[in-house]
Amino acid sequence: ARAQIGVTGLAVMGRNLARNFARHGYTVAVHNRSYAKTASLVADHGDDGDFVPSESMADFVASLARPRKVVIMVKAGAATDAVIAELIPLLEEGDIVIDAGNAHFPDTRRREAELKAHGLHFVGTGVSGGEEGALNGPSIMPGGSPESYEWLGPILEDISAKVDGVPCCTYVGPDGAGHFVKMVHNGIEYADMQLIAEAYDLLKQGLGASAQEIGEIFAEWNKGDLESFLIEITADVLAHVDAETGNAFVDVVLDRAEQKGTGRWTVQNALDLGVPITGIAEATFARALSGSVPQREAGRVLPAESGAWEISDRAAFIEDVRLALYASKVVAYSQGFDQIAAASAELGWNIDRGAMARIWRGGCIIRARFLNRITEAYERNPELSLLLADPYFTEQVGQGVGAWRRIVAQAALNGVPTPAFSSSLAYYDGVRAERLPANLIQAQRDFFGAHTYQRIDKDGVFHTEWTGDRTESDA
Ligand code: NBP
Repeated sequence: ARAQIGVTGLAVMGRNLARNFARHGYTVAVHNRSYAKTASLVADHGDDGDFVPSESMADFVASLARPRKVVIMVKAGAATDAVIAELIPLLEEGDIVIDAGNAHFPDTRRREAELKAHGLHFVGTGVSGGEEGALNGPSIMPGGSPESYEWLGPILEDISAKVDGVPCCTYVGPDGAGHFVKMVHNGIEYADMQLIAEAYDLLKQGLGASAQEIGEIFAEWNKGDLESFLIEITADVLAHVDAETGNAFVDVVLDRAEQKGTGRWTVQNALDLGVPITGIAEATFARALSGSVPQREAGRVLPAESGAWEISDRAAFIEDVRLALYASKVVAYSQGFDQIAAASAELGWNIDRGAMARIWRGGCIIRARFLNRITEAYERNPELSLLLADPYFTEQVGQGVGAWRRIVAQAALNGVPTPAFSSSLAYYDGVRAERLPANLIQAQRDFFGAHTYQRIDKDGVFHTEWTGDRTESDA
C-alpha cells in the first residue's frame, strides 16, 4: 500500500484532479466504476506522475497508505451514496473520505454523521474552477473534522491555486461547512454574472453600442477595481465573432439562461435563514424569467410607455454604469457573506469570512482583485456585521451612489430591466434607512392577527384591541 491519495470517479473533474495530485509528486491511486476511464487516464497521462490503477474498489482501497485518503469525484447525489456504501466495509478507523463533488450541504451533514459512526472522517469539500481549475489549481473549500485537515490540508493546499504564494485552500469548518461555502460561492457567481449582463444590456441599449465596442469597455474595466475572471472572459466573449454568420457571437446566442441548481439552493437556504440575499435571488429569478417562454411570448403585448435614451456624454454614462456595477457587486458579496455568517452561527461552524474571501482570490470563477479588499475588511473587524459598512467599502460605494441612482432611474424610465442593479440599490437604501415602513406592517399584523408590536418609546410587547375600544394592553 503505497499510494498517498486516491481518486475514484474519473470523468473530467476526477481525472484532472488525479493528474494535478500526480503532477505535484503524489502517488495517486485511481479508480472508476467502469475501468475504461481508469485505463485511458493512465494511457494518456501516465507521464504526469505516479498512478496506481485498480479495477476493483477493494484493490483501490488496498493500494492506499493509511490513514487512507479517498477522494470521491462522481455525479453528485445517489452516485455519491453508492460509492460511500461500497467504501465503508473496505475502510478502517481513521481513514478519510473526501467528497469533492457538488453535494448539497445537508447531504454532506448526513454523510458525515454516518461515517463518523463508522470511525471514519468525512470531508465534504467545495472545489471550484471547473475542469481547468481541477487540473491547474482550483479553489478548495474543505469541511469536516479539524483532525482530518491535519492529514489532508497540506496535500490540498499543495494542489490548490496560489495567489501571491498563498494557497486558495483553507479549513472551512465542521461537517457541511465546506459545501455550504461552495454553494454561496456559486450563488455569488450567479449575482456577478447577472450584474455584468445588466451592465452589458445598459451599454447596448443606452449607447446602441456593438458587442465589439462593449467588449472593449469591459477590457478597459478589467484594468481597474473590477478586475476579475468574469469581467475578463466577458470582454473575450463579446469580442468573439460567430464563424457561420460573421456576426458578433453573443448576438446569435439564444437569450435563455439555464441553471444546474446551486443558485436555487443558495436562495432556498437564505429564505430558511431569513437573510436577504436579493442580488443572488434576483439573478436566479432572472435566469428563470429568461426561460419562461410562454410568459415572455404573452408578455410582448404589454405597453412600455418608456422614453428614449438621452445620453449627451457617452464617457460619463459608461463611468456611471461602471460605478453602479461595482456598488451592486459589493452588495451581492455583502449579502453572501451575511448568509455565511448566519449559517455559521446557527450550525456552530465558526467560519472565518476573511479566509473565505482569501481562498476565492484564485482558481475559482469569482476570482477577483476586489476579494483582497474583503479579506482586509474582515481582518480589520472579524465580527463585521455588514461588509458595506466597512470604511473602505463605505467610501468606495459612497462615491458611486449618485451614478447608481442615475443608472437605475434611467433604466426604469427607458424600460430596461435591471433586477440586480435595482434590488441592490434598494437593499443599500434599506439597510441605511433610519426608519423603514415595517412599522405599518407590524401594525397591520396586530390588527388582523393579534401578532403584537413593540413601541419606540418604551420597552415591552403590546397589543391593541382593534375590534373593541382600541385600548392598548401589554401582550
Ligand atoms: P459527472 O458528474 O459527469 O459524473 C460521472 C462520474 O460519475 C463517472 O466517473 C461515473 O462513472 C460516475 N458514476 C455515476 Br454517473 N454513477 C455512479 C455510481 N452509481 N457509482 C459509481 N460511480 C458512478 O462527472 P464530472 O463532470 O467529472 O463531475 C464530478 C463532480 O464534480 C460532480 O459532483 C460535479 O457536480 C462536480 N463538478 C464540479 C465542477 C466545478 O467546477 N467544481 C465542474 C463540473 C463538475 P462511469 O464512468 O462508470 O459512468
